[in-house]
Amino acid sequence: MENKKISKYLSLILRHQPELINLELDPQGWANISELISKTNKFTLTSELIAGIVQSNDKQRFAISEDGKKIRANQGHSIQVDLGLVPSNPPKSLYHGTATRFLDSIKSKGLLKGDRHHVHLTESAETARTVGSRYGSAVILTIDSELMHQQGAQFYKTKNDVWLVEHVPADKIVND
Ligand code: HQG
Repeated sequence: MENKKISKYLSLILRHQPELINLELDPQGWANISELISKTNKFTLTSELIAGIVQSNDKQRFAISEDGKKIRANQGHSIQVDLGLVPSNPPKSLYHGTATRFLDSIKSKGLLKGDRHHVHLTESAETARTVGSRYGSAVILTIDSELMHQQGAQFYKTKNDVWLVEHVPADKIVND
């Protein structure tokens, strides 16, 4: 339970508001682990505790640098960072889980990235259902990612298997 709270805290600091603890991220989104530890008052962090959370995190949300000195979020940022993502060929279809109450708006505007850098998609219908359930009664949308890609959309796959794209036009949502 405590680890989940710490994971949420790390997401907040590393994706959205490092300034809350006066932490500097480098342009690639990395924070110095010892600085993160010393500037965190909310929890008593240690490098072992952080390493354990990074390793056991259900969605592999974080990465530790090769030298073991830095940490960053693998995706989900609202602040500007360069994750060095390389465009990849998407599979034929990808899924997006959302709430039924957003459907009318999605059908008219397509999927918008909102506060995040990209729209988040997944290869797993199961994951899409979990993501959609966060906002209420879930619905899984199937996206014709192959056609979008053929028409020039760039897709990126994060280290933790989330697919990212700038926008999904309504006519590329192919279920019902
Ligand atoms: C919806 C979590 C109305 C969209 C998850 C979603 C994911 C629209 C919500 C990651 C819309 C945005 C991202 C439109 C999109 N009209 N609603 N035109 N276009 N939406 O949280 O994809 O736990 O920013 O369907 O697992 O739900 O943080 O995006 O419901 O991977 O690691 O607007 O966040 O990962 O919500 O979730 P979010 P998301 P973490």
